[in-house]
Amino acid sequence: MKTPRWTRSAGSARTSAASVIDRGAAAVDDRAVMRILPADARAAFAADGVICLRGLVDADAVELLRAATEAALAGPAALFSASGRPLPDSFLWLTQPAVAELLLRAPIAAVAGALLGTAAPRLFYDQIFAKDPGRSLATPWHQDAPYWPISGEALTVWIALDPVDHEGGAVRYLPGSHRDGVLYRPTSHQDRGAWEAVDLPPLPDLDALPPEALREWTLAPGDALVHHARTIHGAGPNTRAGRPRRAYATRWLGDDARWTPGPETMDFPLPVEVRPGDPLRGTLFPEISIAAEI
Ligand SMILES: O=C(O)CCC(=O)C(=O)O
Repeated sequence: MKTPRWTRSAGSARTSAASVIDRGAAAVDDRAVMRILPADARAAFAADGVICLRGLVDADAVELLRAATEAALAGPAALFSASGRPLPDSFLWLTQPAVAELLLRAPIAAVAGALLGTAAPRLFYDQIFAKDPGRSLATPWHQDAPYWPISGEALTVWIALDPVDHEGGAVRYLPGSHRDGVLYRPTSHQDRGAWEAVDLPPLPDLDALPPEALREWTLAPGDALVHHARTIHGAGPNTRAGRPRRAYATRWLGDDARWTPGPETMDFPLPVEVRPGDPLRGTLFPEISIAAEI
């Protein structure tokens, strides 16, 4: 494996964070990727649609991401979607240059690229999931893919910024649920209503499954979960007194990703520079080239 070199693809920078990525050419220690992505991890990801990678990022990165999370949540929101909705918990990389730099430095993109089978994974967006003890809601069962205006292979790298266990709101998965290609109707995370306009079957009753049919991990800060965009998952509320449960998620696209907006799919903080059916590109969706064998 050669040393990965990460550079951003062409596109005009509109924010300081985007400029950081435009300067490109940061290096990551390829041994770190090999250590955290063992040979059988790709087979496990293909079979289960989710894997746990211990210690994906180091303590300094965890501190940086905690600070970025707190800054984002302290508000006011720095970004708004095209429809005027505040986006306090996503696209941190656009407004916080330190986060963009971290995405060049840490082995996150390399892991995404290795699992997506591309030397140039594209960052779709990033998002924080913060659950305050005693005040948080459950994350309903869902797949990510139906919320997204894209087709093609995609995955999430979800990094724990605090210790996480079952009572603290661990993410739970239905292993293998990505494999048959079925998409289920999404649920609004705000009002818990189903998306009426979307012609997809309802999710099976995951709560009726025996606990052993599901998978979850107890995590330390810096550990990561990587899940496929079709893998069904959800999480309980954080019921651990006095302990926050913060996580930083990045969403990554493979080479076959195409722009396929629907009536209810999420919207974005900058004009999207692609037409339906086109590959994603432009300032909003930077490609990080990893010059390494994957
Ligand atoms: O952290 C959570 O509660 C949910 C995470 C999630 O749904 C995701 O990363 O897609």
